[in-house]
Amino acid sequence: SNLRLPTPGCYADPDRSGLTAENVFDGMTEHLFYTLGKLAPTASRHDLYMALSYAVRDRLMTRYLAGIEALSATPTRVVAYLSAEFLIGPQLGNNLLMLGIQQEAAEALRRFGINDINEILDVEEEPGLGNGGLGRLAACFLESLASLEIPATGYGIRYEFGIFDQLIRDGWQVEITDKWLKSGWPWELPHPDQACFVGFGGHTESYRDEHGSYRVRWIPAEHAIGIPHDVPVLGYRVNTCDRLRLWRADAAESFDFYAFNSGDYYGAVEEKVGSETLSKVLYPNDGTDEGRRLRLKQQHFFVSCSLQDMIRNLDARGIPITDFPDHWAVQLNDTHPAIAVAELMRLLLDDKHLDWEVAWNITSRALSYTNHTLLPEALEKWGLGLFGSLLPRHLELIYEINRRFLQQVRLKYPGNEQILRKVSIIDEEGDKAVRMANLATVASHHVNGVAALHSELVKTELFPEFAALWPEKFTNVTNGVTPRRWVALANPQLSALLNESIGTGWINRLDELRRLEQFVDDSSFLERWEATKLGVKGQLSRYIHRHTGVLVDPTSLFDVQVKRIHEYKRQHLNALQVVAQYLRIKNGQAEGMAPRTVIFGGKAAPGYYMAKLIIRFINGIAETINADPDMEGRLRVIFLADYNVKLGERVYPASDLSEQISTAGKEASGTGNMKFAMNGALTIGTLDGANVEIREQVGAENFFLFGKTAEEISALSQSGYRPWELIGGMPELAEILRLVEQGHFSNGDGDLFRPLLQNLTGRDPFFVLADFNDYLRAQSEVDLAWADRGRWNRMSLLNSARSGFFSSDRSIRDYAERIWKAESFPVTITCELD
Ligand code: GL9
Repeated sequence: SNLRLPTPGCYADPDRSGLTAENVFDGMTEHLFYTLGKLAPTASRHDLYMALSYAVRDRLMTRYLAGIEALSATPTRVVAYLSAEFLIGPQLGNNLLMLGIQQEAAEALRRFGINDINEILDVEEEPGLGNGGLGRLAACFLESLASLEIPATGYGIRYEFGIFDQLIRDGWQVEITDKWLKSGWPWELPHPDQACFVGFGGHTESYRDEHGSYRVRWIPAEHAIGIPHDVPVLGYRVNTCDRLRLWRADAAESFDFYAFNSGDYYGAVEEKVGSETLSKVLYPNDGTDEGRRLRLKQQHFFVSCSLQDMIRNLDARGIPITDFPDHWAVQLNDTHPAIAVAELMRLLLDDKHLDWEVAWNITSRALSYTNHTLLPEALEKWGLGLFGSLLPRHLELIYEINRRFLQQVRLKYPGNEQILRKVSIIDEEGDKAVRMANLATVASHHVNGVAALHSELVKTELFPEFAALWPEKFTNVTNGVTPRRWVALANPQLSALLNESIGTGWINRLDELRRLEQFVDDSSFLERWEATKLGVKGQLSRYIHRHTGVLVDPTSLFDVQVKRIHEYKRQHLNALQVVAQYLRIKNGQAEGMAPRTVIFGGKAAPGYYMAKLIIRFINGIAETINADPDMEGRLRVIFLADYNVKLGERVYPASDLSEQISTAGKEASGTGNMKFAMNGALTIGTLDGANVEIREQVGAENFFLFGKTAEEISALSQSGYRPWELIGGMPELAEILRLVEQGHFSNGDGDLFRPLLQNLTGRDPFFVLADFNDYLRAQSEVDLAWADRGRWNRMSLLNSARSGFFSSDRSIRDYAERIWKAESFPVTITCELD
């Protein structure tokens, strides 16, 4: 479509001729003076960051406004991606890339005396509005939607405090509140004129409407106001600009927010909040369902605002409400927004006065749901008491949805009470509760898992009864990540090599990386490949030295595990493997071993004791090893504090080996695994999540596989797993455990890691011991491959070359075609300059 916009300045012309260094410099000068009240000679780096950001923001505003116009003009469906988390990362560098003005910005900064643009990009505080993979996936998806020119809005919460900042003190994790807004964040546009009201508590009453029909209305006891803050989401070198719409609850009172280092992070926060400012803080739990009242309020708050916003859009355009599903495809990112099922029904029944069948038809044609985890402790449930007191009308509606649904099930399985118990939206066993995954599944037209194996397990393990009822509802969309941020932006060195050798098409058609295969036997190209990686590793080495004081050798094998700390991800398996390496070196058995720098990074949920102890364990091992002269030139262990998107951008490009070692069947997909592969790291991993597909794509010979399969794990678990019986037959492991027990990695304190040892030798819930020997075997294969550098480089190149499938563009095309029925809507812009 061609949109005509009256704008004061237009930078959206096809050749972007207005976007010169001169023009960026002029924009910065104006903003320094008028917006920031600063003179160039006294401007700090932060001032320059702000000035450049505002100048860039101005230059994307034509596209942003065209995007808003497009939301009202598009004849096709708009995607509404509902997510409690969006881990978008720093914006300035990305927007420069999207607009194609990195060089121009660098040149403008030189005129301010800044010779390295990274000095300015590093100033940006990233909005940590997510915990990990799930939130980062939402950010990659929005970017791909925009790059594929599909109209979309991401709806979420503008947390005042995002995921905590992590410090390491005496080897322990310490949590510090994340004050990401403290110096101002130039990438959001508040729209108080589009505020929404959301109710909580109170009661319902019935009445007869003007036609004499029976109706219900909800009289809430209290209200919150949601104010949308829009973050523009540019597509790559297109005019499409989608929108991330984050709702801020208006604060009634402010409060003193201190740093914590207690397991009860949320309890402390909630108490301090007092007035319960809804958008104050992100819940920092990864997976586990905390069941807190404030969390349910947050979910209902942002979902209600978002649905009201969608309906308001249709009303404003004069579109009948019954056409809602033709205009909005609403994706539920896990069950966090699943209250949308009841809230949309409420809006349609109580506000729009539709009949039940009509309302249900609309709801179930509009919604689809993505499941992101099988871990039982992560499946959200809300006690009926809490739910009913906060959302009495929604509870009534859920009962009615459930009654009608169970009626259907009874017809299909007469007399089968067991099936009814399993599929019921209300958990009747023990403390009665609303099962959000069941609610989402009943109402959605599609339910998808996030990798092939995971989607299979959703059907066979999690929801076999639902899958039997509605086989066509269940499907897979394998996750993906955006190659713009994770290669083009994060790895400019590799990007330059790619651009020179295979052209720039890979950036938005990642399959073109296949062209690299022509160089697989070209030794001079492979040497450049290796040299490029080495250069990036040098940069990470300098970062490590600055932040930890440890000198690492960039020519050593960079062996990396970065992700949330969780027992199922098995950082402790990796740590034990490091001790095995240490012992072999100590015992003079180091022959053939690659000199390694083993790098860990990740946050533990503040209340997750075992995960925090694993961090302490890694740091204990690091301290002992890094101080031992025998390890010099052979082994270094690094724990990088405060792993986040920004740090990820440094780490993935500098990695040789990607540790993807979760217990098979536990990691739904993983997405870091994809970022590593794109950047040429080889994977050592189990057959879990998307690892399975990565191995298929890159070839089994270019992947270090180990460990039991999901099926074997499940069988072992059924037959009774007794880890303590394994130790007798595992002398190397026994030696490792003995050292730990003697306090070798804790200054002689034998008690410190006892709970971890007891966990491993007792229940070992994630089968660390069962996979240990095979993991060591695979690590020896790694050593062998590293010793033949030509072979390693070839494998590395093939990993990159065959990673095209893992672009989030492919995931989004898949969702758009099969689930959303959404099409691209390319925008051309004509500016009317007067
Ligand atoms: C997760 C899964 O655990 C990951 O395997 C998956 O890649 C992502 C995205 O689909 O979703 N589910 C989940 O709850 N988290 C995931 O990472 N947790 C966090 O985001 C912290």
